[in-house]
Amino acid sequence: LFNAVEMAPRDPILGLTEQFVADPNPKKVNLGVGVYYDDNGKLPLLECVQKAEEKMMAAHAARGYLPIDGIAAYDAAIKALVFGADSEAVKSGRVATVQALGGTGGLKIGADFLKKLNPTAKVLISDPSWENHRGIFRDAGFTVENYPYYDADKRGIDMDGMLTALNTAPAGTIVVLHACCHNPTGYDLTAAQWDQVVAAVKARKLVAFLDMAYQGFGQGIAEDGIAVAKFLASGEDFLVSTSFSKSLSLYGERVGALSVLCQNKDEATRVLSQLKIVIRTNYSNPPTHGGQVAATILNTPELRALWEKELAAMRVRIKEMRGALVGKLKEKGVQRDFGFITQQVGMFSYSGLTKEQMVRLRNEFGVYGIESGRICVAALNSKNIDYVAESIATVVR
Ligand code: PLP
Ligand code: TYF
Repeated sequence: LFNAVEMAPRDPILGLTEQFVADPNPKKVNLGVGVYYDDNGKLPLLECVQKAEEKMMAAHAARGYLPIDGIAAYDAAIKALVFGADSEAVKSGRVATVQALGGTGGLKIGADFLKKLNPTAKVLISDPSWENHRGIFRDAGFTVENYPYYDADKRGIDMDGMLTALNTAPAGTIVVLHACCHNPTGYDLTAAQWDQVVAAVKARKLVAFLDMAYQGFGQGIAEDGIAVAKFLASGEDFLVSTSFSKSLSLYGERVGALSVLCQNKDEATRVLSQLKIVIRTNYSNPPTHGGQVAATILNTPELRALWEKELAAMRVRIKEMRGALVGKLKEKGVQRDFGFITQQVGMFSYSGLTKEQMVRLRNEFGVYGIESGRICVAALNSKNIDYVAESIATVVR
């Protein structure tokens, strides 16, 4: 039966971590996977999470099955976080939200739902993008193509290319957009560019699917919601996936959501019933722990305030590391101006280093980044930054 099964390729990013773990070099640094580490190089367990868990432990709650769409208080908190607690859309009940297994789960539920709704639609993802976008939508049965996004010569966004792709896409095309902190480039659209994208999506009757995996890592929780706010204002239907993997440092708990913005409450009720079918036939209902942690934090004012403080600290530390890296490279006599790294936002930087340079960094220095040149700035700290800068300075010399 399994004789003819072919060996599948490794995930290029998660595979790199396996290689990193096996590397005996004591100075090794993992700038590959998109994970936030604190200044001691440790994966943080946020204080707001610890406090929420203490509350939960004290309650000794039984672990029955959750509703198919997850914890009601969690879904309500997601709606408030993503669309604003006072937004007309939330108040009128026209948002359908389900708890999901991370942001990936939210994307997958959305992809399966859209496939049933419009089986012949095409999907457009950014060039480049988080590669799992392609995999998720392809395996949901869609043809996946790219829209231009990154302009390497300009070190910025190829806005003309992006708009041309949107303006020539057939009606119904699903456009996957990074709501903030673009992975892998670190370049986000400006407010004016979002206006152009929203206008094109509306004019061409495309379907926007916003992937919000890093809310709070760019400029702030509200500021990073700009794309959602603009699509909301456009009056169009759209989808949003949410992830708390990074923002609550709850990677392994798989805490995320899918929200579908509908025209009215009746539509949202019917959409929700279809999302529940997708969930039921995949994994029946979500797990309890992570969703309860997130719901407790978001719905308890002191914990919510603590989370915002801790999230801000992560965001600020990443910004400091961007500045520090640029400064150190200059200090070490690197001629090329790496100042663009401070203009990028979120966890990642497209460093502009070539594949050969990235391979040298890995093989000669144990500094692991993606061969595309992507490095995870959130893994830099005051102890490893000098070594990383020295290593980069050596390979660009
Ligand atoms: N979308 C993007 C752009 C990501 O970078 C990630 C990273 O993990 C995800 C979605 C998936 O998030 P999660 O780990 O919550 O599934
Ligand atoms: O891009 C990253 O590094 C993160 C983590 O299949 C990740 O988004 C990477 C690959 C993958 C799942 C998560």
